[in-house]
Amino acid sequence: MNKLIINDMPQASVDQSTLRPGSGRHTGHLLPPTSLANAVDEDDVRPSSLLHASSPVSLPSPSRRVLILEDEPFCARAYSLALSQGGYEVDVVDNGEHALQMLLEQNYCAVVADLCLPGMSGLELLRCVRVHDLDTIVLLVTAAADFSSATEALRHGASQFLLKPLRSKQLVGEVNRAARLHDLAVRRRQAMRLLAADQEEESLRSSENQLISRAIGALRMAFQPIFGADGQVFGYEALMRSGEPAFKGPLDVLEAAERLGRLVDLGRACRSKALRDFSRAPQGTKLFLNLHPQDLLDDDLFAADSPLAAIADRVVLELTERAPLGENEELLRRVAHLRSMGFRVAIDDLGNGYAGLSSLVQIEPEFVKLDMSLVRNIHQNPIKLRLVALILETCRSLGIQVVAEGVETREEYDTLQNLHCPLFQGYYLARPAPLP
Ligand code: G
Ligand code: MN
Repeated sequence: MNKLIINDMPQASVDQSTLRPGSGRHTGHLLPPTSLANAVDEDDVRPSSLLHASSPVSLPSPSRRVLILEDEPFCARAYSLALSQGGYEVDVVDNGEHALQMLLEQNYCAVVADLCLPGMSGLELLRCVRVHDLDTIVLLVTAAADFSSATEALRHGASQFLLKPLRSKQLVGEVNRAARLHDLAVRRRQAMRLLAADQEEESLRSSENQLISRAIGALRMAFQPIFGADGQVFGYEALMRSGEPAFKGPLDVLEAAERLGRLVDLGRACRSKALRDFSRAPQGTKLFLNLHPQDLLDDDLFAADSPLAAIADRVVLELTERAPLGENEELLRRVAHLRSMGFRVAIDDLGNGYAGLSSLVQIEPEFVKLDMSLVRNIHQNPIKLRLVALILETCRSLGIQVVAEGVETREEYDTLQNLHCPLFQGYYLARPAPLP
């Protein structure tokens, strides 16, 4: 929430909030069958940086500038001298039009204006000032007070009605008072502007929060099977699907949750719905669950008596190294703790640039999921072929099981089979769908 800080100093600041980029997990989208061969999942576009910051707002410093509107040169000089000595910057004009022009250009705390002037009277000027700037204080000076112009002047917000001859001490005193009033008025107006902006932001956030709550309530899980080399279902990856029309897809929901600080709620809802549906999955199959790095900070995940922990030996937690997981001691400790609870761990999207080999080294996962960019047209690309062969060989020797993700064609599938890849996932074999 934006904070409004107004103290003695004429400044206010608005909190800045920075949010980290998303992991793009829980993505998934059913494509029309015709686009099977070259399917590009629109939900796989990763969110870019979600910097959401407001710039600090500062109040203008109080003005110490006075405009004198006086056509008698002697008076004008006397006022000007007195106010300069009183610490003010002074501009002098002798007609109303010029005064208006100056008012547009400068920030005056006060205008000292003669009530009777050729062209535009002080009273008319006062009306114009009120149209253009509500805060400038106008002091009207006249030789002879007449009751009706005095009341008229006060009605238009003249702060003072001064009688000639005017003593310099009195003038400076009145202008000092005007400067204080002006300063207060400017600050109050600025504060109200900030408050209005704050409330607007607040109400926007609250409606966004309501929407994300609805989306979290409405989300469903789709399950995409992962097959062994023998064609048997080894497990299912649970993928989030948005049931709330205000969101385009799961990635939209994820982005909003990230921006509004609701990732923990989203993660919990995904896990509990996945777990509920997974009770219908065939015996012995595994549940692959995507985790956002922030899920690793959610104590719920670590509760030993949770329903998820109860089937930990059937659950594979997929981690994508968005933030450099391998360098974060605390996160590594948490991953180790999850494994001590019986969960298995997979490095997701290996080879897509985020999940690097360092996570493989640091986490020593039970599973590695080859990013689909390495799988795509592997049969036509000798470098991919060699690379994947090397990864498979290394993982085999370390006891890590490799899942080839995003297998879309028979050629890709056959090539990976020939390389003795143990596990397969992709549109060629099965699309994400609700569990029957
Ligand atoms: O980041 P992760 O690997 O968890 O993302 C899996 C995503 O890949 C899901 O959005 C899923 O729908 C999508 N997906 C699954 N199989 C295929 C496939 O064969 N091709 C493409 N393009 N996307 C796939
Ligand atoms: Mn995944």
